[in-house]
Amino acid sequence: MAIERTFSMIKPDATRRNLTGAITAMLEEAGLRVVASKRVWMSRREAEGFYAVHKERPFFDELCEFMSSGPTVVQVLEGENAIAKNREVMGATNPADAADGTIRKVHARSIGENSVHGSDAPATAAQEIKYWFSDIEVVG
Ligand code: DAT
Ligand code: MG
Repeated sequence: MAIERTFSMIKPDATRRNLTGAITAMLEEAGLRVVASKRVWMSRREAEGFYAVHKERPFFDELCEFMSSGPTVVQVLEGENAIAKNREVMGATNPADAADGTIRKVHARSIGENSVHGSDAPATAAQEIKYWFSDIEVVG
């Protein structure tokens, strides 16, 4: 299996509850390595750009409002099969449906405020990493 990189965010509901370390530890325990990380308070416009793929969805406004409501930690994760592995450790979008032991099952409060983001495919991973990081900020 190839070494991949994926993009991850620790969302404002989690940074507000001081869960940056706890969530990062769960990612590391799953075998993912943090090769870039920074704390950003994104603007509404940055949130809209990042989530542009969802702009026709009914929850788009709520999502962008939430994502710009406080600090987020944006990260690049590296490891074998990193994209799928990160999705696995995150758990289902709705914490009520997430498997036991996943980040969303343990920490998320609702489908909207669900603690973490993770890229869903190689093309989106590349695009999302580029949205938040320059090449020299990613140190493998
Ligand atoms: P995921 O974050 O698991 O990839 P997604 O890409 O379908 O899920 O949606 C992006 C985010 O939008 C999700 O993490 C939380 C929010 N969201 C999705 N469905 C929602 C809904 N029905 N109501 C409110 N927010 C929702
Ligand atoms: Mg998604």
